[in-house]
Amino acid sequence: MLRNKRLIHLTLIVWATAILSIDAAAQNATVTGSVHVKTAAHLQTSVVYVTGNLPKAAPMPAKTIEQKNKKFIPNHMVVTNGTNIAFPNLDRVFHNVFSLSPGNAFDLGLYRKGESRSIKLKKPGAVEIYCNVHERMQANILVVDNNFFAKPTSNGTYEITELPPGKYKVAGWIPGHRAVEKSVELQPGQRLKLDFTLPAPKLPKRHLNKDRLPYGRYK
Ligand SMILES: [Cu+2]
Repeated sequence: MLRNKRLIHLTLIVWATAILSIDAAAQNATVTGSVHVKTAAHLQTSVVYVTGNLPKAAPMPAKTIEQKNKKFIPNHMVVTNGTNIAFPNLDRVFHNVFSLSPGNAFDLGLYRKGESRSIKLKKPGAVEIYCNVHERMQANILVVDNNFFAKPTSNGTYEITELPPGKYKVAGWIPGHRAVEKSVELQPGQRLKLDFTLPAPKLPKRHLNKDRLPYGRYK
């Protein structure tokens, strides 16, 4: 008898949980739209993301950016806070990966072919990555602190789903520029259309080395 009662109790709990989660899913909002850029290739480097009072994301599985033929491959990436990024050197020459981006500055030092060092970026925002030996090597990483982001598809559309109703900023980002931010207040179940027009990525030909000196000049 007691066992039956427990079973009924358990069944009720399962039912209630199922009904509540269906209800919550129906109430969540979606932001969708198009990202307009000058050439289709720029879509690959752009990201749309949401900031506000949202659950924090766990770090992603570890990522890799190779140093190969004096280039970072890939040279753009979006990661969640705390994701481990390895930088293996596959070239015959030494490289020295570094960043001066506020909150995410790091210096992996000089290392040779076959060696790899890694970082964990901890502050949401754009991180410009360079090599202290080769001025033209550069990569751009966007760090986000929740899972509400999307890269546009090849035809420029994006969709961010499962957003709890509330006030947020939706941002469109492309390397080298401040994100274009739009304030929104999402209603339960709303499907909001929001388009972004982003400039061409601005990748500096000249920038400072890790000692904040022009390249080719050493202390
Ligand atoms: Cu290098």
